[in-house]
Amino acid sequence: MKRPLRTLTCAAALGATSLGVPAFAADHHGHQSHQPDEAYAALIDRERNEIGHARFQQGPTGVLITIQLDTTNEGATGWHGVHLHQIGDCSNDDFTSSGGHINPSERSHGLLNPEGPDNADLPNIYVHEDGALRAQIFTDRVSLHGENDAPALLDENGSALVIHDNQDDHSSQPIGGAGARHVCGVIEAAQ
Ligand SMILES: [Cu+2]
Repeated sequence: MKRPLRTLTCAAALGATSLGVPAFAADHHGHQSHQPDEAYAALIDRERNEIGHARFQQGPTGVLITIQLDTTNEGATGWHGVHLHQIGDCSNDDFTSSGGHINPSERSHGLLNPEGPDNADLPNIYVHEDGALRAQIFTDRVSLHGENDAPALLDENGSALVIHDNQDDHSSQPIGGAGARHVCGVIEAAQ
């Protein structure tokens, strides 16, 4: 049933074009009637400066996360653990308001842990000497809305992307020695 419907939508869009309405607007409007397959997080540091953002794109088997940030904190150079935390709340000073790791699987923390990984675990990311970080990370242990039965980032209480002070050793408990929370971003459905 879906394909004939889609063809009809395209025909409608073409018809709109001939009436002077931009096809892009018609197509964009049609897309908005579905659940968004993207999410977005503004990333803030502990001084509550917005220093970057993360984009979350649902793919057929998991979520592609693109992180871009620029920090003026010289001590930030190096590797940092990054995780997906349970609650979409970065409101308190140390970002503990974002809760613990998303982990309904109840596996241990760590990509290299024989009892792991937990649902929140991701590879480390690197902040360069000039304060720039650009990274793409893929995970199939979460989803945006529950796709593939993976826990949903956009559930009732939301979730947060958290970047820690130190690198994650990917095996020790509970968070691989990654230390305090340095950056936090509430994950929200893209508009
Ligand atoms: Cu964490």
